[in-house]
Amino acid sequence: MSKDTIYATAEDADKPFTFNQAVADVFPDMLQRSIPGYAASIEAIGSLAARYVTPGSTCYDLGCSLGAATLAMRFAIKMPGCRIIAVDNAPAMVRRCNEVLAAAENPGATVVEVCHADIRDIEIADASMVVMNYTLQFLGIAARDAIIAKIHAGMLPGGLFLLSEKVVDEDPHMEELLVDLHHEHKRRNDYSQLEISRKRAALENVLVPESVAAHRTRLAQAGFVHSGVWLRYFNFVSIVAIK
Ligand code: GEK
Repeated sequence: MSKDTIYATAEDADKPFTFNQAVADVFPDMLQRSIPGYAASIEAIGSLAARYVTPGSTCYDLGCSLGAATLAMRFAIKMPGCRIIAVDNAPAMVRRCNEVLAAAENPGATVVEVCHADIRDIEIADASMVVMNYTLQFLGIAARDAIIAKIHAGMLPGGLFLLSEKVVDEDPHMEELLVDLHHEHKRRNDYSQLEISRKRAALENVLVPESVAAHRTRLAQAGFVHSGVWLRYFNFVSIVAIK
């Protein structure tokens, strides 16, 4: 696994963050060292797929990057006739995702289609499980109600939606503490203070976090009957919602 040193050098340090080839090349290392609880989210996606995916249904991995969530679902699904649609709008991610999927062990019969598309433009239908693992945060806030409503409309009754996000705390004191703990976590994972502050600046207005309450309200307004946080690690959460 190649080490993420993107913000260790001055090159590109002052440009907004994009999902380019350099990011795709170091992506597994970047996520493992940057997102507290990332490995737990992938593990749970497998467990939830085994429980919720129904025969002949479709699963979606929206903002699939290199396909970690797709792989977890593909490995766990035992039901016949299922397919997974993995979507990302970054060409470098889609290219690498196809390579990763082709190289991975595939004990089941679930078919995967990797689509190079904007998740705002795709159709969602017959879905028993939809995953948005740290992707909604990269869409403008104005686009978020519509995509969550589209996901809900394309899901089967009883289907499961997993939404993981970086969040902001309503209490500024708590927010400061959680951001500080996250940065300490990154320093423990061998990012320098300079890399941490450059990445923070590069993500400004690119990754726009909302509160847990805002996410749960949007899910309820879209029509999800149940929703709950199943994972929280500093300012990173994962929510499950059931139609
Ligand atoms: C994982 N889920 O490993 N349409 C399609 N893709 C998009 C869009 C969009 N509008 N906006 C952003 N993306 C993965 C990790 S990363 C999270 C997800 C992170 C894609 C973007 O290209 C990137 O690959 C992904 O969403 C977000 O479980 O880097 O923090």
